[in-house]
Amino acid sequence: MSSVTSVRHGAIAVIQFGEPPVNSLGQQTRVALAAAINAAIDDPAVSGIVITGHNGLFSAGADIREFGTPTMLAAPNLADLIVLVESSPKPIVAAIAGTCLGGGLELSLGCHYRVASTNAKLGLPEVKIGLLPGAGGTQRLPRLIGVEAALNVILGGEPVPAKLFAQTPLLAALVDGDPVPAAVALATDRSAEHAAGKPLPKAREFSAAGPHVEPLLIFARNTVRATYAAYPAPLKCIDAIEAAATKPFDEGLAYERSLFVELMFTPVSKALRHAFFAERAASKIADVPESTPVRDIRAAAVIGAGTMGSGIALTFLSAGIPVVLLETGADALQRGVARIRDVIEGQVKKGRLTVEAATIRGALLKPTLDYADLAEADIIIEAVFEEMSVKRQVFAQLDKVAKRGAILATNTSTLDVDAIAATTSRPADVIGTHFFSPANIMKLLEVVRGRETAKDVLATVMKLAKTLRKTAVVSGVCDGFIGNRMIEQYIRQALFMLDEGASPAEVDAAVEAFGFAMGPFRMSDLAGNDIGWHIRKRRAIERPDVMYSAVADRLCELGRFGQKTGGGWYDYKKGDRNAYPSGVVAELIEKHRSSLGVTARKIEPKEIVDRLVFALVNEAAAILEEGIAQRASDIDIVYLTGYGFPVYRGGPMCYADEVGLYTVVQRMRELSRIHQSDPAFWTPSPLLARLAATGGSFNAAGARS
Ligand code: T1G
Repeated sequence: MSSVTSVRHGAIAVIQFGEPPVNSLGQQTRVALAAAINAAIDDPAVSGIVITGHNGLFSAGADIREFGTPTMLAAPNLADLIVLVESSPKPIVAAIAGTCLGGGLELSLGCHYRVASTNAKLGLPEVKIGLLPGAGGTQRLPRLIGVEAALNVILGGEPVPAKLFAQTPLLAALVDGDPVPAAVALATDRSAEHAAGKPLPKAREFSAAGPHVEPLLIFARNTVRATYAAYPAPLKCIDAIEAAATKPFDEGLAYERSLFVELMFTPVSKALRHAFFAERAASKIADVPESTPVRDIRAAAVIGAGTMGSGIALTFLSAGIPVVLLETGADALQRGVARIRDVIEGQVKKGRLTVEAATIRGALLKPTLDYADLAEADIIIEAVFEEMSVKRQVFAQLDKVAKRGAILATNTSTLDVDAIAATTSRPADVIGTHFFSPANIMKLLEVVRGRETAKDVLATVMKLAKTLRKTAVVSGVCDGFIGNRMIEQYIRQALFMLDEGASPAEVDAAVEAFGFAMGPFRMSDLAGNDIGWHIRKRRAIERPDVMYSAVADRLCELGRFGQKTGGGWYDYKKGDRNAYPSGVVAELIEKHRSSLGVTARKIEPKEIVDRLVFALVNEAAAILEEGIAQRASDIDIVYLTGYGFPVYRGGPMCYADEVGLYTVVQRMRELSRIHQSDPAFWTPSPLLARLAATGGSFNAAGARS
């Protein structure tokens, strides 16, 4: 709830505004703030004004939820408010503590002076949501700190410690602790001067021009073009900053405004704003309130010291949580410990970790071959071979040794968590924690909620995910949960296209041009082609009705599992991670096509992308309707953080909404005619068909209805 208070400190009016949790400058706050400022200006007993935020921070900026709605422009909009401040006849001082970002910083730049606490961080993160500072930031900041520093702040989008501005006109003083008293003192001092006629300092009256500006802008444009080709905002930021150095202030302000509005409606900005809120929404669970008590996690244990187990152990060590790492064999345990040690030493070599911190981190690891050593763990994560019989055996053992109240987590990537839980006498303590390889790097964590998983266990693991710096998404129990269930359809289509005429390199190139970090065949070579082979063998028994191209099985029968065997869909050279098209594979695919009696055809990149992406979307619609995912944006987060989907497209569901679900369904109908291998697959999932028929979208509220 928005609140604005005005308290007199002598002749100074201290106006404090707030809108929990981050003092975003929504319309209610803007109206109340304008009223308080006008009242202070009109009050003859007031000689100066201080503006500051509630709750120990200044402001996170404009309310992003208002964007694209009339509320955002409702008077007073942020630009109006800043003009009111800047044109005040009485000095206005911004007292900045904590976070001061975006429109919050722009509001402070409209003030005549700024006082910041040493812990304050100032920034203009708009570029990270596909925008530029749209309330004067691109015009005032370069005038106060120079074009070069302004380029860094605006293009970087990161919060900057206030002390870095101490020697610039942006900051009048840097103080320890609460900045308000110093701001009141400054306002008092300056009000006398200005009452005597001394003009008030206004950022708009400084100059950003200079001989070095042009080369700086050329360098900035070249850098941005090379790095952010898919993102329109960075170049527009530079255009706006150039205006600050070359145009009169009001012209520059109008230019900035036009660029801001243009960016606001780009699909990239809509996607980035969607991703911002989607990541935060994913941590919320409809029937598990944020007040749910959580269990203490002071010690962890990991079973299995392979690639996944050692990566998971590293994640806990990085969070300062002691880990008991258990293996069944000394050699395997030793290899796991060595893998962990190498990663930690690598971080020291790269300067990311001090020797002392590395020593402390290493000391938190306790390797063991004895299950009894797991007795004190608050959470035990199993990362053994992806075979149900093996998992069941481990959980039966855990049930005997784990202390009461310990959380028992499985890192399975596809298996039935309920079946695993049923192996124990405590199914309420069992949960899925599906990490993605490499577990110490990938942000995504699928938290698989079993039928009997207790709410406090779920709440505890969601909180733990934040401690581990993971983005957790809750999934229900199904084969493959959210991400892998969808990727299975994606891979199926990719393999069918090899049968029909495409090469691995053509498929990969098409989706990488769409924006994926890595195409399906390079990704499979990285993860290991034997993983998919193992799943297809299981699938052939469990779901013989599901059609597959056998081309991947032919590849695996040659032992071509990918990078780890020196060859997969591509050839690899020792010490070189580049993927080289393989003559062996081309021949294998050709032979396979002949065995099918298929005449190869050219498959255009658009068909490749549509078949792969809409395969994801169609399966995702089923996942959403079945309640496996809580919301469409959760599915987007899974793909943005775990599968290299381009963030500037917002995720598969956001992208489908942008294309339009009617268009998606029409395209699927075309694909079903082109694509001979599984036309039934292209039947739209019921939810997708319903939304397409009614003009709905996945990410609109209640998309599961
Ligand atoms: N608008 C609306 N809601 C916001 C918000 C914002 N600017 N910032 C945060 N929230 C919500 C967030 O969704 C979450 O909601 C809650 O606040 C806590 O956020 C005109 C155009 C400030 C560093 O881009 O970087 O000004 O999930 O979990 O980890 O030029 O929030 O609780 O319902 O992130 O402590 C520019 C974005 C806006 C800053 C705090 N500003 N925010 O991090 O909390 S555009 C930004 C952040 C603008 C002007 C332009 C972070 C934070 P819920 P949180 P946190």
